[in-house]
Amino acid sequence: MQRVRECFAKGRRFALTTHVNPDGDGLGCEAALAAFLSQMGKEVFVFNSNPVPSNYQFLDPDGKILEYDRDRHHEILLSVDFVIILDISDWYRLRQVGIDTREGRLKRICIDHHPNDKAFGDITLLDTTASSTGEIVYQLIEYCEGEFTSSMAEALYTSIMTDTGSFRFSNTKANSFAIANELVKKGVRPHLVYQQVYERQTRGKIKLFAYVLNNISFVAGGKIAWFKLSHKTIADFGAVASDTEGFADYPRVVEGVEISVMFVEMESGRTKVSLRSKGNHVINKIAQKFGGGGHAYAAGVLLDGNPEEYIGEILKELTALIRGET
Ligand SMILES: [Mn+2]
Repeated sequence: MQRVRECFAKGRRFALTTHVNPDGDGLGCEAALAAFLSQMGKEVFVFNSNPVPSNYQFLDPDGKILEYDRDRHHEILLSVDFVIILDISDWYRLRQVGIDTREGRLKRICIDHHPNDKAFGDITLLDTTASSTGEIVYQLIEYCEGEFTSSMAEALYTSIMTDTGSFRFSNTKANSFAIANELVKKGVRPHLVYQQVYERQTRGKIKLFAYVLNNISFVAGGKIAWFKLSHKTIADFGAVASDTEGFADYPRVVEGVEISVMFVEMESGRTKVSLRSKGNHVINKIAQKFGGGGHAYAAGVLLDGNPEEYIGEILKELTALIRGET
């Protein structure tokens, strides 16, 4: 933390980024850290590979979180003293921002909670016991003696709430509640954050969700639940691929299910596989086998080709895992 604090002190211009299809954790961290660095009098730019989803726009009322456009932003990116990479330690999932950061040999500060053995940042703040990157960013701002405004508190609360599934998942620790407690004291109203994130869904998303519930299949004696969504199905309901965020968690509510798997055909023709475990089976090793990664009980991989090419193989691996054969 001390080294990051030094970089904050000596840098003048900073760029912040997070992974492709940014989630509540990445966006919450960006919003909070951007506000903190601005407080310090720094110039801050936030560049992501995708626009801010509508349910997270409350985190960015002034529209400072930008979709990276190489023509307009490349020069600005090259001018920063540090790029702060949040909630991810993987070049591929940074897309063009990652490519330009690497090619421009920019100094990188990586703040993350995903398990990772590669040295990724010039400076890395990695804590795999943290429920979310938001927890680490909270501790960092506190360490830097920053002042938490209510909107910064709200942003970090969003990080923790979304990554813990509203304080339900196995990554929810005493520290998650301790930090949430501090954030609530700083002005967060939990029910309002929850409403912003989860109770403003589009009709298309809910119709797609109904389709998902009707199309869950079970294998391995009911211990594995899975479903797939083609790009066409998603479009037919008037939904978009990012609407599938959170769907993968759901089949675990069925009694007896240990692992749930979601296969989504993306617009690009690639397949996104999301794996979720109830906590008795570590599934990121399976994701790693296919070139992906993630947490012990929540992992994923992005594959070339359509879901049909992988469903059989992945279910076979998971079945073997359940039976204790791997
Ligand atoms: Mn996260």
